[in-house]
Amino acid sequence: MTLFEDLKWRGLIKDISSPDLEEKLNKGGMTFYIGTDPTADSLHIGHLSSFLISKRLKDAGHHPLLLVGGATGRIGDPRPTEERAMKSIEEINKNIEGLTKQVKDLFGFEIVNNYDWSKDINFIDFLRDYGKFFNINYMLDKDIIRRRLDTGITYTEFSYMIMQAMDFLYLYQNRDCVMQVAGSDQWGNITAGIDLIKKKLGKEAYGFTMPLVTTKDGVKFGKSEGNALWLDKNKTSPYKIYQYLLNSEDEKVIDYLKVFTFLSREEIEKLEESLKKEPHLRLAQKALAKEVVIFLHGEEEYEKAVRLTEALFSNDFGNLKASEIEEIFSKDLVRDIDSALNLVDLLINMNIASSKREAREFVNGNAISVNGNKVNDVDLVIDDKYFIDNKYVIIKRGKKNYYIGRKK
Ligand code: 383
Repeated sequence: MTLFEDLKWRGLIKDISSPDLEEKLNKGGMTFYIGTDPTADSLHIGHLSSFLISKRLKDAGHHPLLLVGGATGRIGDPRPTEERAMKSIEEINKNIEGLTKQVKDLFGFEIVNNYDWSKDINFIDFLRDYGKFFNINYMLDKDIIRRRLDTGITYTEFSYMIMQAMDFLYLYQNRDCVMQVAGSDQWGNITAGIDLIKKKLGKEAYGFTMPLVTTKDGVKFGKSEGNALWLDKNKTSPYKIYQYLLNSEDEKVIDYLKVFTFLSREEIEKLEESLKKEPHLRLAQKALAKEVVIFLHGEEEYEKAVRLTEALFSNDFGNLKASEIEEIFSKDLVRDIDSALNLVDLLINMNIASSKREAREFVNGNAISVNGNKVNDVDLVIDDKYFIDNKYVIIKRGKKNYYIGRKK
């Protein structure tokens, strides 16, 4: 399979600037770029697929540049809904630092910052040298601008596409960078650059985008309870990413394997077979979660994620560390409690039961377990020996309502 065929098979090609690109991609040796703005100090799962494409191209013999938007990050790429809040320069600089380190560690890309070549362009030169190449009708015709015409857009955000186009021109002239890749939300900005290069230099530059990755309901992939899943393990634990991927829908997991892993076509087709014949084994989901967690965080974190998953599955918490309990359970479940309460008072203090009567009903009805063991003695005293790692006691009511008591 050629590189292009592989990208196609993985579903990684949405828009493509010219049919010539297939041959160029297969040949290797192109310098290309992908850009990201310093809106946070870490990438999230939403970035991963396009960064992995860049890695695929790199592995196939192309040279990637990661552009961090020190300049564009001060302006803000228009969102379809409303104007962005501007970030402070301090925050932008802190974010650039975080992103640079992360991308170097994970992908090994060479990094450039558009602030370096944009900061000295003065306004008069900007209007004469670049503004003249942007017809307002052309700009208004871009999807993202059209979507903002009702709610409104400032001149600042309206100008964003010109900055991104100028970057492409700069990299084309100074770095022999002939291609830009991104997610499909960037198609308008990429074509703005290709058109600027054509108009100013009479040369052809290239670009392609990949489709947005979604769940089967069409929701953007990679949000867990509305929160982003960060690639920085201090912001989102490897266990959490593991769980998110392990819970991938059967209808979608094969697509995700193609996009998010480097497994070969044969390996993925085998997993597809297994998904059809023995879906209960969830081999495809397990492979997806394994590959991604190992790529992002290494073997050790992967093994820990599996161990924590098994502890939760088999209700066997006794050997965990306090920090591991914190990884498994959300902070919202934690309640501060005294040691040596009897079970009934404990259930009330932790808001699990609303009265002594209800607490007794839960216990007598076999609905309560402590640290994974069913309990049916209402007078049981939950003293220090029940606190795992001397800190947490895990109470479960019914099949899956967890509450975590933290020793005061
Ligand atoms: C800035 C200057 C350039 C080229 C690109 C940029 C950033 C670009 C952008 N990208 C997104 C981001 O920063 O906003 N205008 O979060 C995301 N990317 C990649 C991919 C994606 C895009 O970083 O589709 C998802 O991750 O392109 O939304 O000269």
